[in-house]
Amino acid sequence: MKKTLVCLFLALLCSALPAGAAAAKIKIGYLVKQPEEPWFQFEWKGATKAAAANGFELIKLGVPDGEKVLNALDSLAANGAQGFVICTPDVRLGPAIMNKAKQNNLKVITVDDQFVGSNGQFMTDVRYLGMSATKIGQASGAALAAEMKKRNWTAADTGVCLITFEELNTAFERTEGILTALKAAGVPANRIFKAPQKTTDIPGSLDAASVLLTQQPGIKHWLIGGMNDNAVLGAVRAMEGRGFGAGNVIGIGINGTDCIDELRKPKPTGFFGSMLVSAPQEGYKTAEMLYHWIKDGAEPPADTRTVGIFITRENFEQVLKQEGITE
Ligand code: FCA
Repeated sequence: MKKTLVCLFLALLCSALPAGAAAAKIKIGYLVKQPEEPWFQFEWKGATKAAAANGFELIKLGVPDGEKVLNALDSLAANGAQGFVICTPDVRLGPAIMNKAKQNNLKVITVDDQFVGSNGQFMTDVRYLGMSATKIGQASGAALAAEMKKRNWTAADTGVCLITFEELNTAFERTEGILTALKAAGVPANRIFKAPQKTTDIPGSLDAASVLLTQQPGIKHWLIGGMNDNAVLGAVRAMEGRGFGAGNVIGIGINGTDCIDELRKPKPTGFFGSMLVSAPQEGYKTAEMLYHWIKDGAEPPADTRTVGIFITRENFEQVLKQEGITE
């Protein structure tokens, strides 16, 4: 009888173990600067998939400013997290974030926007995954020039509205890539107008483009480039306000995630297409790399870059599906 009881006790203990192990799931944070932007929602979607596939817990946090980031790191640590992936609201917060992470014993992977140290240089000792920004910019510029040629627009009649945000390096590399490719395709430098955006959202680029349109009233056709879809969408809206539309505007964005509704509009707009990068894959990869780093000590590569696919109204539904962005 005693023996049976002991066995029963042992059996109960064993069956309780997996539940105990589940309670001790590894927890990681995923912090993004603009949680309202579809790009970041799709990163979260990918990271959530990685969490389900690997059995870790994901804590998603929106961190629009420095104070929110530092508070989030304290609360992550208090909740037992062992690391986090972050797209920081300001790359110059890098040293402060790394200090806090060290204090709290948290491992860090940066995504999209690379930390900059107090010496103004990239913090290359912090793991990073992001776009091949120059290449993707160049592809966007080449696509703009190709479509311009297809429509037989002359350089004299055409202006380039290049929405810029040069204080963020990945944005600078993208718009410089666009500029280089346009020039290489024969667009004269004096037809390319930079319009700096104060904020990296639609109102920010709408304002920037409006200023440019007031300064350049004589231009018949516009090409629009920028660091992401929202940069181009804001300019498209500004142009619509002045009577420009699909017939005389070619806008090409970057991201491919923030233009889905636009491309689904029944009538084409000035937003012609986008260089799509797989946000879900970026989210999946960074979260999974961090998990393995915590669990097995597998150090992620120092620098990983992702590539772009050109989408237009012709192929976007199919590419979005294939990249796991839509079901
Ligand atoms: C930056 C931009 C985002 C996205 C990301 C890859 O963080 O703000 O829209 O383009 O890079």
